[in-house]
Amino acid sequence: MFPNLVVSHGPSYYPNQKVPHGPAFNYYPSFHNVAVVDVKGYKGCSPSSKAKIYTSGKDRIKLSKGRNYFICSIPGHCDEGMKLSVYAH
Ligand SMILES: [Cu+2]
Repeated sequence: MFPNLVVSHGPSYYPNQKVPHGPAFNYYPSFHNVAVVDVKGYKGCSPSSKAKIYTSGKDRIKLSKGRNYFICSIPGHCDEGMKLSVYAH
């Protein structure tokens, strides 16, 4: 659906691989972004007003311990599946 969102070296692709620098989000910044959300924002596809939003198009985001949730906050995109959760040990 969104082939220009590439998550490289992500635990969701390589479940047991160590990812020292966190997942890399590569996308066209005119069309997408990466919002850091909680589980509620992830399920409901709505970032809170204080959500950190990355817009560089080449984001490398440090993970917090535990489950991390990311969505694209452009209307409709997350609903179409532009969302990601990864678990950091
Ligand atoms: Cu998007």
